[in-house]
Amino acid sequence: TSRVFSGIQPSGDLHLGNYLGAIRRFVPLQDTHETIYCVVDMHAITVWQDPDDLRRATREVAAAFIAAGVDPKRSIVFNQSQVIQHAELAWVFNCVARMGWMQRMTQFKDKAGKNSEAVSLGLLAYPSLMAADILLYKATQVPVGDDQKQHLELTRDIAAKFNNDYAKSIADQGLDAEFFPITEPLIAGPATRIMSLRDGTKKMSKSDPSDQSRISLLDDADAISKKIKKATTDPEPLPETVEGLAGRAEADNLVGIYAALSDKTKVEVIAEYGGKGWGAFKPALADLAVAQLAPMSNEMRRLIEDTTTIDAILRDGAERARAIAEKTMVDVRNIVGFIR
Ligand code: AQP
Repeated sequence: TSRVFSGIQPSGDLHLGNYLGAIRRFVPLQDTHETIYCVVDMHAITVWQDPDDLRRATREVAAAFIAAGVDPKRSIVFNQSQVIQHAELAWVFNCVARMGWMQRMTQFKDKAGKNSEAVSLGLLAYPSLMAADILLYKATQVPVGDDQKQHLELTRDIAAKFNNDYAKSIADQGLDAEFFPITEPLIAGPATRIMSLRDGTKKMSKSDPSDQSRISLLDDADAISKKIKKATTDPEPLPETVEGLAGRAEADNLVGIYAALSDKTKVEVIAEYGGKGWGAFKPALADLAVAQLAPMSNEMRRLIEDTTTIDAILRDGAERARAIAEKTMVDVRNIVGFIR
């Protein structure tokens, strides 16, 4: 069976984009694949995290996985820093990847802004750690939002360069020439990139300073409704056809969210709401969002309180992850030429 890996950073409040772009899609994959879902706490500290906040957010992400329907017995659920092999392989990849590859990443450029000299070295090396996360488990499929596409391409480049640079040593060890697999992104559905509720050109993000820009997975019904009703839109009613959404980023985003939450296509949503005004559409979207998210929020809140259970799940997952990761690292150390 092919293996799925995906990770979420505990770097702030989880939001609807994280849910629709990633977490929700983790659940059905459990039926068809071996699934590994990771709270990537080492990624989170590429920008400053208060230690208490990091602990709280780590448990929150684990709780979200489980509340959404990830079964920690069928899937491996753990936090990255408990499996030190991630850091070890990332170092090897830092020496395989090239500086220019990292400097070209749009996420680095966006997060570093104009002051790229002052950000952490970890922020630049982030994609190398991400490649290690995936390739330690030789995962072949990675369900992520559209914003992660470029990082996954880099993971493929790192795998290919490692396989190529060490081709002779891989053969000497009697290992498969494609030692690291070339990973496929799983990016699908109508909501692979959810945009900010304040600005349809920016993605919904944990690190956006405006709380109004995102629907947090811990928001209550009232907060969800208010945020959707206040979401920025143009004054025109919804278009009569889906093509009419072109050039209307905010309208397109809200229709996309409706489609994703109701498991419909945008065409079907427009068939129902085309020509109607925001006064009709926004309350319907708010009701839908509340109905879809409330059960999960309630379960998340309950789980977060029970830190003993969450921590035990993470520890158990880490143990199972480590067993797979160490097998890969035994080979990697031999391939690279590290004496044991
Ligand atoms: N707006 C989005 N629409 C769809 N998918 C999204 N994802 C993130 N934002 C959206 C997906 O969620 C997963 C979590 O990714 P991450 O925690 O590694 O960080 P990120 O992609 O950098 O997400 P954020 O929420 O925007 O965090 P910050 O603000 O800290 O950068 C990934 O699968 C991502 O594609």
